[in-house]
Amino acid sequence: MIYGTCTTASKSLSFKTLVLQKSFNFRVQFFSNCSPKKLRMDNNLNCSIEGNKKGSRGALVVLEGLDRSGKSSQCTRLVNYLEGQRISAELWRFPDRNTDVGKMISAYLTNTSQLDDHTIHLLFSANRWEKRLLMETKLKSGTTLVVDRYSYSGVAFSSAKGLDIEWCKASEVGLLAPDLVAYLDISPEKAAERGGYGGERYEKLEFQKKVAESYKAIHDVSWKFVDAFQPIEDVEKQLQEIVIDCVTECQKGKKPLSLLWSK
Ligand code: T5A
Repeated sequence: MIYGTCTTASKSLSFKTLVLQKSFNFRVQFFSNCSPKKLRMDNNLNCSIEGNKKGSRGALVVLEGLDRSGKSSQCTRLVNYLEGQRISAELWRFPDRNTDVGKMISAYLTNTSQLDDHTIHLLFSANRWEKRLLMETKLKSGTTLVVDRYSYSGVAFSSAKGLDIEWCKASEVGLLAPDLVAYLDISPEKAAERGGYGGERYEKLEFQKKVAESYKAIHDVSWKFVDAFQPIEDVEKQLQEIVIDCVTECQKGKKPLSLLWSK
């Protein structure tokens, strides 16, 4: 069981280097006399939106990875597992192709429409923003959300096309910060060998290699890396062990909700 690192020696080395270079996922705590509007920030990363409230809540768990890394399979298994533990949980995914914005995104991904790179990036962001309030409501009501792709996909895929990373992050600022990001780690070559690959716009080996580099550039030390080339049941078990601790911590009211990349 390997948390927060890669499973091969070479990957461990490269991520170790990155970990040393990168700064951290600081969670900013409120003092009791701070109003929610007076957000104290540390190193320009996440900031709390719950002040000194210590309420029990659901956890926001995000699975990220290359196309065909196994996210959808694992999200489904994770929700089933949590429900089996009598934990209220829902599976969410981005893009949510059911909304009007999501339909535009789906048309783009299936190559039935063409859009400027900046435009499609903003549509992916808008697709998350239109779900933000519901997401917060669910979490505060105690439901854990297991989310198949989130803002990190937005930044990784758009920056892999050459868009500036900071520009890509800007439209994500203020969305809810995940309590846990699990990265399903698989080489682009191995992912490409999996069923159904090649049907959508981004499912091209050369592009996925760039996406993998982008993920490396944007990850932080809090991410949990799981070897996604293991048998599906092994990935499942590893994720369960990672996620249950996080869910328990949120249930105990130990983690205030916070905002992503906020100033
Ligand atoms: N995108 C997304 C952006 O550009 N910006 C954004 O902001 C967002 C949110 C659509 C595309 O949009 C881009 C990224 C994407 O290119 P998507 O619909 O999530 O996003 O597309 P995919 O990631 O391709 O989703 P898939 O469902 O196709 O892939 P998954 O979910 O990673 O993989 P899964 O679980 O469906 O498994 C794929 C196959 O592998 C097998 C499964 O059985 C299945 O056949 N498999 C395994 N086989 C062996 N061993 C294992 N451990 C296995 N795990 C799964």
